[in-house]
Amino acid sequence: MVLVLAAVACENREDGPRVAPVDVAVQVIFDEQFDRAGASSTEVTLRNVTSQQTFTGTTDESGALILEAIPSGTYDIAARRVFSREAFATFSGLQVNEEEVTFNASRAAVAINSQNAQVELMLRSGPVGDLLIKQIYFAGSDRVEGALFRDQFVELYNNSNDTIFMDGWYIMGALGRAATTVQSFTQPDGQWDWQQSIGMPANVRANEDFLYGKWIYQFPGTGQQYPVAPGKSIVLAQTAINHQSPFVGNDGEAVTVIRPELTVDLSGADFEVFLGEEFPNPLASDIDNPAVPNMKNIFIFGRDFILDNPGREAVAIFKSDTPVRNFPQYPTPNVSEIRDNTNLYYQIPVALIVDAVECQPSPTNQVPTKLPTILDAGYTFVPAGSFSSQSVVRKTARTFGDRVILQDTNNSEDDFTFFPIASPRTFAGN
Ligand SMILES: [Ca+2]
Ligand SMILES: [Ca+2]
Repeated sequence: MVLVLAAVACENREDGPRVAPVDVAVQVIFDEQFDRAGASSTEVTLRNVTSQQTFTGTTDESGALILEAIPSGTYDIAARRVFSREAFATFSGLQVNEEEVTFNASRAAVAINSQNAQVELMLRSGPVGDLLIKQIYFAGSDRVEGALFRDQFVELYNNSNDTIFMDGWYIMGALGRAATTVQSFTQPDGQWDWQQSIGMPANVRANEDFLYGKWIYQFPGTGQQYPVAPGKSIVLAQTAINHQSPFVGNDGEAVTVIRPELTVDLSGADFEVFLGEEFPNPLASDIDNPAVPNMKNIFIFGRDFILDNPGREAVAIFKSDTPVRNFPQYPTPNVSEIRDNTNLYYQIPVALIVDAVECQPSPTNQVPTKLPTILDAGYTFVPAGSFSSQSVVRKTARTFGDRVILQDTNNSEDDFTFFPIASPRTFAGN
């Protein structure tokens, strides 16, 4: 065979390099999101454009493959690496809903000959990973020497391999009871039994399939105004100022912090809540930083984006094609008659929730959970409690070069740790 081919090559010297068989060295790597790591167990196919003859092989541990005695010519080349859900979690640190994650690479019309017998292929997958809640700073800082609750913030994180636009996303706190006492209108754990709320349809699972908004804000934007690159954060501040520095409140009074190190600089936050035009008597600390876009105030609780200092908060993020203001609203189930001043709470489908985190005051002082197990099988807390400057923060699952993949097993007990001092855009490690 070799002799025949050699003879052909001799007869037609110009065509020689194209027909002579060569050993093709293939190297398959993952894309930059996975630090261009070598891709093992990847099936590679070379298809000759003219003859349609195909040659296949599988890469070794380093992502390399030698395909021997490939006739010179023009080839379409493809590579495919399929992970099971479990194998992908081991590789990437990312938990996905899909059964499998497939990476593909292809190159068309590649000339293969003795001068060109090396091929590199870069694998890419479809979108994997989600927008996550990364850090929640509900505790606030010392009431005398710190900034009280006005320095609270939530940090979100793009844990995916694709740009996410914040435009239109919602963030909410779930409403729940603070007492564990069982009443006629509660579930056995003391939580509201929403099934009993006035107007609740009998054919919905009111407690299992829905959350009820204690507070709801929507990110502004027309669709593609606020991109978040993979591995980047969004900081949502109660008020986007440097809380370590003196400032003048809305009431004209100067505010200083005795120990600036107990609080945070939120002047670089990406978004803030401003409720100064919602009340006749806004909080003095609710200053509108003109450089930081304001959230849309869908449903407010208190006089700013005030989180519960002891940690009785469950925070969730979601998107919805239907505006939340069109969602049904219900009173808490202890209400027997709806009056003008009865609070009605938006009902949010659990199916829309992309990420949610249950917080508690402490393991020995818990309130009834607000999130179904499917959203969060556990909870997180800060050891030093209210006004301690501590925040809850998600652990790191894996790093690929500069890109950090955060841990998200839908169990905050495992996925979260705490910072002694809340720190936006800082990573907690494993
Ligand atoms: Ca504010
Ligand atoms: Ca602003």
